[in-house]
Amino acid sequence: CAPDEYCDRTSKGLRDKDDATEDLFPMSIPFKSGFQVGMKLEAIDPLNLASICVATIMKVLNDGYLMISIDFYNSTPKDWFCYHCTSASIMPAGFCEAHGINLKPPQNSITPFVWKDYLVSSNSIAAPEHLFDTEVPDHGFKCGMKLECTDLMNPHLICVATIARTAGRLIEVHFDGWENDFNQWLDCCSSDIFPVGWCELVGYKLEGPIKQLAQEHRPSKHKKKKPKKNLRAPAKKVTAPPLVVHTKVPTSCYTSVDVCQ
Ligand code: MLZ
Repeated sequence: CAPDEYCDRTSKGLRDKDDATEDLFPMSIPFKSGFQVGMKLEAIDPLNLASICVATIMKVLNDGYLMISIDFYNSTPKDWFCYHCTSASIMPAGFCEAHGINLKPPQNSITPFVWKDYLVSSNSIAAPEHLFDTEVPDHGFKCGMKLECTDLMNPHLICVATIARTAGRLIEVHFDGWENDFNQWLDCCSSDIFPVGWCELVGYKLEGPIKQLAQEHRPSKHKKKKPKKNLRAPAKKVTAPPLVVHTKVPTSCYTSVDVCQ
């Protein structure tokens, strides 16, 4: 049926005989997460995976999903995004500071951004730490290791990449030859990271590092910035051992786009 017809019948709770029934979706069962509307947290911006931002819970859905907005933008409900409460893409206030990561502060915030002051001035509370899945698997990823990684903004591309940083269960992936604006924070259990040689093994095209000359002439991801000539000092080539890359994602691992069970 047409999309609006579809929305109309689902909002009325009507089901079609062809619909996959709810019992087939383990993540759709009622789930009490403890997160509440208005609580503040840190979240990976799903449209700019290089950036971890001050964010607010705008809506709590009864199956454990949270509608979140980024405080930097004057967002409207259509800009909210959805993460499951167990997602590794949401972190408690203070995560970035603890790991030496630049946190994207709210717009017009006093610099340097201080969580305590912001909570007072915005008359809000931080989501308590115990609500987050802070368990860090012994993942073994280290800064400088090479891997192959899906460019989640262009998900048909799997690219040569290097681990730029690790923080808790997150890894920051840098695409070789590209500006840091293209970096992606990902869960260590993400199904979008692969060991070196994976593309060759499965017969999928691997995007190699772009040539320096080509990079200088291509528009940067964020139009105002100029492409950098030297992206980073050449990292010592260390290859991530294949064993640490999970092909079967453990039940405790969730990412923003795939909620694995
Ligand atoms: N169309 C985009 C593709 C960028 C791909 C980057 N992958 C790391 C561009 O050319 O800017």
